[in-house]
Amino acid sequence: MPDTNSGPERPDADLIRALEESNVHPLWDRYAKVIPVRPSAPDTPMLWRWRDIEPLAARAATEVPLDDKERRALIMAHPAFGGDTVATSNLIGAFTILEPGDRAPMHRHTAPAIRFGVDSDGAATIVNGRRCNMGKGDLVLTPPMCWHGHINGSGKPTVWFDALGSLISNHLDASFFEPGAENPEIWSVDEGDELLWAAAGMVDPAAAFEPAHSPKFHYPGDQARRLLAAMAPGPDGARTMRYVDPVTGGSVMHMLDCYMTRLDTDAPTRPRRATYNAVCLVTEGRGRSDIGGQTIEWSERDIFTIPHWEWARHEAIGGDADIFIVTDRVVYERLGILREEME
Ligand code: 1HN
Repeated sequence: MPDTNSGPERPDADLIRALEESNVHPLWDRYAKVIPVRPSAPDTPMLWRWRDIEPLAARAATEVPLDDKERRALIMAHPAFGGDTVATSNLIGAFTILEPGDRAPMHRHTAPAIRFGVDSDGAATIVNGRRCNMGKGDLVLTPPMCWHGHINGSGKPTVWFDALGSLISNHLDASFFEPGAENPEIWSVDEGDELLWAAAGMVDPAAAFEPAHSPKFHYPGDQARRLLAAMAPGPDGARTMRYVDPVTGGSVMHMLDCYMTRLDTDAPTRPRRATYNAVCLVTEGRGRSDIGGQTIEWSERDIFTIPHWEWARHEAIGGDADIFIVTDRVVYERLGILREEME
């Protein structure tokens, strides 16, 4: 919109009106709108506490049978997005609840997604015919257009965290969704080719893979925890590992980029800000984050967001804390517009 100064009409007002009537805009009166001076996130940092979500998850499990529903997911929605189903810019975060014996049917879509095991021992996600167990702390990828369905083979309800990059593909209007055919045998598959990619640094050179995403779908939680324990703290003071595609060494998928951070006791991080967005799931411990001038106190299974270009620092309280972080960082990296700063 043109400037709406009250006061005397600007000398070029008549020209601006003529331009607008011809569907042409003058750059000189709207430069900062066409070329913003800096990023400006629409949302504030947000916290969803597990203790608030837990009773709703329990209700969903009993009140909503999975029979004719695609998924039983509770999706975080920040009010700043005007009723849209969005956690922070570009990212969806959710909890999926499965009752014992539940099967969430196969489907596939353009949107990349990840699952992260919270309390989900005995459940599995089948990705392109490979069984990926959903143990605590396990990361499972469902890359674009890979068939995936979920099964809870345990005797108790399960919960895991989901994140999707669907907002980017929706924004580009390139989203497709396909339901899968009913095939009871699909639920009894084993790991299949997942075994070919299970060991870091060792591959079958002839193994087939799709270059658009990691050939490995399952990243076990115990391996992540061992790596974190062996790592030295990074420049911000936290130990942060990245989940990577073992072929490229880059992010696991083109739109989602995942990390796990360990905050050591008494070691608050140096403040950082970046052009990308993050949804954080607290997997161990408790602590505090100062994000964009707001303080958030979190504990296990809480979800919080770090909107882009907001300063963020984190601190564990009363022991170490682990945070699983899903971001759209790789999108900015690939587009050449990634910017990160540390204080
Ligand atoms: C979805 O497709 C799945 O495929 C899980 O398992 C959670 C949350 C929001 C939108 C789509 C799935 C989802 C979702």
